[in-house]
Amino acid sequence: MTTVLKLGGSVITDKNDPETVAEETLRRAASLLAEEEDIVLVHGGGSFGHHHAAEYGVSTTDGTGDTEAIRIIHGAMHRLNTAVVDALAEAGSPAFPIHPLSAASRDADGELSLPTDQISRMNREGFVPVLHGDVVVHEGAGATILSGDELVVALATALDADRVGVCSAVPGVYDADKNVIDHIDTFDDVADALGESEATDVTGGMAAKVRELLALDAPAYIFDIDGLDAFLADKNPGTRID
Ligand code: IP8
Repeated sequence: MTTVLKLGGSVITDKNDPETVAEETLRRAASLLAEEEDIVLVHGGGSFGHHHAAEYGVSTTDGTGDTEAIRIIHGAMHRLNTAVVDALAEAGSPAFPIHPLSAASRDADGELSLPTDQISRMNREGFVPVLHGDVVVHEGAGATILSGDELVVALATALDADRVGVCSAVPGVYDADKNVIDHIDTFDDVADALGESEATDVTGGMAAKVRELLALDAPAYIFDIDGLDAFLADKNPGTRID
């Protein structure tokens, strides 16, 4: 049973303080994940990727040909990925990094191409691949941002995942009264309630997440760090999207 799990950038970093890891939360997540094997991990950008991407005006659709900007954005995400893989390794997880800039790209229509053979082989050998939101080459546009959410969707589809989790800064998707919605099966039902992310987020916040997760075959869950244990135990924390 393959699980794809994203650790949100706002969970593992202090989103308002540039390039700051939320050490305690990261250690907590790593210790809960230490024994997991058939799992593919993805993490977001938080205060590592988004500030740089915004500074250089790069988004999922606005590209850049500025090689320094690409190196700076990727470099920040690489540093965060190293911190995540190190925390997992310290907790006992057989985690390895996979950097999308070196493997993925977009065609002229923005369609993502992501080879996944090495990822499923890693998994079959008992290793845990750890990917991250990144900047990737985009035909005709230089390079654009690839969000962790888009990676989650691509991986869940390609690996035929059974379960998808997004561990975020909030305990689930809120309705207009700030109660966690238990289950979402169409976007229209929640469109009014979904606001934008407050901190700098070049990839679109909760509305985009819900839209992308609704497109999956596998059930997806949005929950916070307090729900991670339950998700890994096959329970239903936060909001279920399917
Ligand atoms: O936080 C974005 O990933 P996300 C990564 O999952 C960069 O949207 C480079 C901004």
